[in-house]
Amino acid sequence: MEYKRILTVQDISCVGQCSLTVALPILSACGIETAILPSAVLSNHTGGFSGWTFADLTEEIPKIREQWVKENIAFEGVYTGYLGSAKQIDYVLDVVESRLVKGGKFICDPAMADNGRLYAGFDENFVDSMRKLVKNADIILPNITEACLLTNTEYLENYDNTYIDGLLEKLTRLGAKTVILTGVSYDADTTGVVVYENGGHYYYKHKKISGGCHGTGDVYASAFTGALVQGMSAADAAKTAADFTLSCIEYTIGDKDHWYGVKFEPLLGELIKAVGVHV
Ligand code: PXL
Repeated sequence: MEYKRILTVQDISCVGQCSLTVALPILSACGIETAILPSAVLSNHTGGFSGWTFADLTEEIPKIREQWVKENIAFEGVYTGYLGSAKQIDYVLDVVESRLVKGGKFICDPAMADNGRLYAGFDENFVDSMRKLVKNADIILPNITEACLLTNTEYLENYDNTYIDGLLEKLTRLGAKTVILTGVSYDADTTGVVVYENGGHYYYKHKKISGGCHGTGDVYASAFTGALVQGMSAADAAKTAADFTLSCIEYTIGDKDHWYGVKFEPLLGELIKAVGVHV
């Protein structure tokens, strides 16, 4: 069996079960060696705490890339998430261009917004830069808010499939080859993901759990990436990641003290089985 090594670029939120503290265990459970490029270090994430520290690592990125070039270190996949600055996005593109092996996949989660709003600290300038990253990606995983920001589309809470089709077409016109649009819900009881690839749609619908929790996007994108890199099709990886994320949300939702993240750890065994990791 070929042993795959990928790179993930996202922040270290020391507390809060998001970004690297979620991506690393999930990708390990999928049997994938994962190198990291931290975009920033925060005391905790920005979604619901009253404050946070933020150490921007933008200027480390070109130095690390140069060193990897010297060592001839390259990756079979690159998966990007929450990034620390608009300027950093250009550096991340340099990393993708020079360190992703030929035929490797660039998976971009344009993590910057949810529920109709940008995350704290991001602005239009950041969205403009994120468009450049999306243009170069093989697969993007936006939620509806991110899709609207990237395509200059009005964010609607209630929509129909014509609206969703319009978003998908505009996203592919930006340059992304495959789009996994998350949180697509046409009624009160269900939600799902749409996989848009080569002009075809696949909609995986599942139960919607009201309340939601923080960090589900990172759990989803990490499980999707792990399943895809292990050889699943985009549609199968999208379904596997949705089933796993749903189980994690179901396990977390009753615990009011655990508003800040998803209790995914006890469910990793389920993911290992679903992805079929064995030696
Ligand atoms: O889960 C996305 C995310 C990642 N990293 C940081 C965040 C958020 C969402 O709020 O604040 C620092």
